[in-house]
Amino acid sequence: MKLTGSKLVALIGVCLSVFTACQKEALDPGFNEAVSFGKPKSVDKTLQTVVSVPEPCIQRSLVAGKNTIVGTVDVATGSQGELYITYNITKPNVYLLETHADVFKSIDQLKADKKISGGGAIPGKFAFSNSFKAGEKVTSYTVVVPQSYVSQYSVNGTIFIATHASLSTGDSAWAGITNDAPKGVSLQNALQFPGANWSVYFDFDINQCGGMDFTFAWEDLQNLGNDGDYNDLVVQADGLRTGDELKLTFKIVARGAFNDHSFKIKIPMAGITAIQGADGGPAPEYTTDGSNYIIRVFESTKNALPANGDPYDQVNTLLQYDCVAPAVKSIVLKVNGDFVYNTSKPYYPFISVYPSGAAPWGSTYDLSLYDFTGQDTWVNSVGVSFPNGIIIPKNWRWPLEGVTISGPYPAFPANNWAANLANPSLTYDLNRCK
Ligand SMILES: [Ca+2]
Ligand SMILES: [Ca+2]
Repeated sequence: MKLTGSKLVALIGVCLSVFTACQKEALDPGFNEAVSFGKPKSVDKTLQTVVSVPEPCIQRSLVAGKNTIVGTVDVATGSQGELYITYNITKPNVYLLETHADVFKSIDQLKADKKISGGGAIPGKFAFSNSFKAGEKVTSYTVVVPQSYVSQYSVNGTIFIATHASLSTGDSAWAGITNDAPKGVSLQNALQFPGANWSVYFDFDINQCGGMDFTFAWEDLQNLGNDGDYNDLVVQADGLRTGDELKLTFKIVARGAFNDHSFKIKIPMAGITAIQGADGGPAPEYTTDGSNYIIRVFESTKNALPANGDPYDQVNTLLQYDCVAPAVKSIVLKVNGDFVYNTSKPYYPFISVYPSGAAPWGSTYDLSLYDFTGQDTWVNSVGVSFPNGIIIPKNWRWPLEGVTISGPYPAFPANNWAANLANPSLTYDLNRCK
């Protein structure tokens, strides 16, 4: 039995009453993630009835010493409105010594609560703290934030989350949005606390829980000729690392194109020990370029998401046809301690475009996400360049067929353009499928 964060909390709940018996079990070989059940200050009474932590809604990278990913922080919501914040260390021989977590509504509130100073955030003053002995080798710990505390600090469903850890390596770690950097990653684009230290935090939308991590969308023609509707292929994606597994789930939600596509991902080989299907499904086909695996998730997006009456095989971009339920596929990567999971850029998604209209026949070309690769742009009729593939870090409503993206989203392509949906009637609502 592998003990994950979810099992850990279950053990905490049970072990508080039957400490000795659980201690014995928890210290059996293979159970050494379970040693944090002592007297966690953060565990409130509601935990007594908790049997497992719900599936996380979001996962952020836990970054030590500014540049090194050592694991993840997961956030899940419970049926009583409580939040589960789980630290998971994935780097070998690194253990949790202290965790300090808090949720808050604004920097001003933290200042008023004296949890922040000129030196930055003060983890020791965070509301949910716990400490562990080095010999306990704790790699996973879940903080439960009660509903009453969540509701006190959330504003319209949004809450900010600060998660600090002190590690057995002597490093401090914080969780947040990461970027590539020469030394590994940077927290340059993470939400930064004011003050002298490099403390960071992240935001969480309680109402978006259950949504997907990313939406990828493409204009699928090269050079001239695109109409800017960014619905030629729309794929939503979720990634979840637990223990020695990374489960990736992909949903084709729209296909507003005559061209057919294969949808693939490219991911560094380091630390990947097996590529498998999920939930009993077959393993995906893959190749390698020597340093990356190239995994074919959908061979033909037309076959995966068949049209429903549209003569040009388009799906979920025109309102006169019924919604087609998304095509879903999950894959599982078995990973070891060499595998680095950057939650902000988990892999490179790309499409192979088949102008024949039927993959894998005829000539083809590849289009990636500009945000990830800096490659693949097209030019409109007045000579302005735009990316072929874009990424939106959540569920996203794409434009209707032939509607230029700047209609519904006038800020495109400025930073955070997707936050401003000015005209929902120009976009497709997947709730039509329900
Ligand atoms: Ca288009
Ligand atoms: Ca289109």
